[in-house]
Amino acid sequence: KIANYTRKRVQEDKKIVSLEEVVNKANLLPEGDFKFEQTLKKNKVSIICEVKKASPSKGIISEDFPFVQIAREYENAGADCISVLTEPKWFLGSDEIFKEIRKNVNLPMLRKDFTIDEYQIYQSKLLGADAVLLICSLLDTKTLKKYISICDSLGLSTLVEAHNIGEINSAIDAGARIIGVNNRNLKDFTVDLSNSINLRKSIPNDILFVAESGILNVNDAISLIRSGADALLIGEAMMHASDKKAFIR
Ligand code: IGP
Repeated sequence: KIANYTRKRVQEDKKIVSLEEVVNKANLLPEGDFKFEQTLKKNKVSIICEVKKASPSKGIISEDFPFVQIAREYENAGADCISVLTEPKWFLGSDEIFKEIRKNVNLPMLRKDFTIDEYQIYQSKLLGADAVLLICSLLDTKTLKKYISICDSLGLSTLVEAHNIGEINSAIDAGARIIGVNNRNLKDFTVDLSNSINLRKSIPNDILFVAESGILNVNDAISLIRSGADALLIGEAMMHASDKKAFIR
């Protein structure tokens, strides 16, 4: 459903700025330096904090949504990277939100959208993203490979999201260098932290491993770190945390 809506959205965007135009503009920008990936490599465990107003599983997470302030708080609290939802219908995100945050923080930023068209990759580059999300359940291995090579040419990192062993193998075959395991099943929204714990061993050690979703407290974080996560992606709980510094430390 979200993928279909995204397809329509991209068609609309293309009417305003054509594919050719985004490609040309993106190629004129200085090549990125894979800042997202470099940060994950450099740290023992990285914390990726997510800015998100709403989600299909939780509804509205933040009624008043001072997104720039939230992102700055993340940065000041010691976050390593920031993830920003740009999907407008279910997550109430937008490209504008992304751009505003980009102007106000220095951390590497992941554009969290449902990438189903290469157009969005060039668009992400123009928004100032350091990384894009590629979801295995939406893209076959061949397409994943193609999108990773487009990102490589632009200096963008890719977070390739998998939910089961089949998707992990597809991500590995496509040459993913960062694999995220989503603990939330996107079909029924159930959350199971043991999903990333169990799937960890199927991912080679030279690939960065991100545990995503459903990390509610420090205990959750610790058990994922013990199971070998290189990074944790925390959204809702970080949005709600009154002491973000304490949570991140
Ligand atoms: C964050 P949480 O449970 O901490 O708020 O989850 C993040 O992992 C989640 O927003 C997410 C997501 C996605 C959103 C993971 N994969 C794909 C949209 C699309």
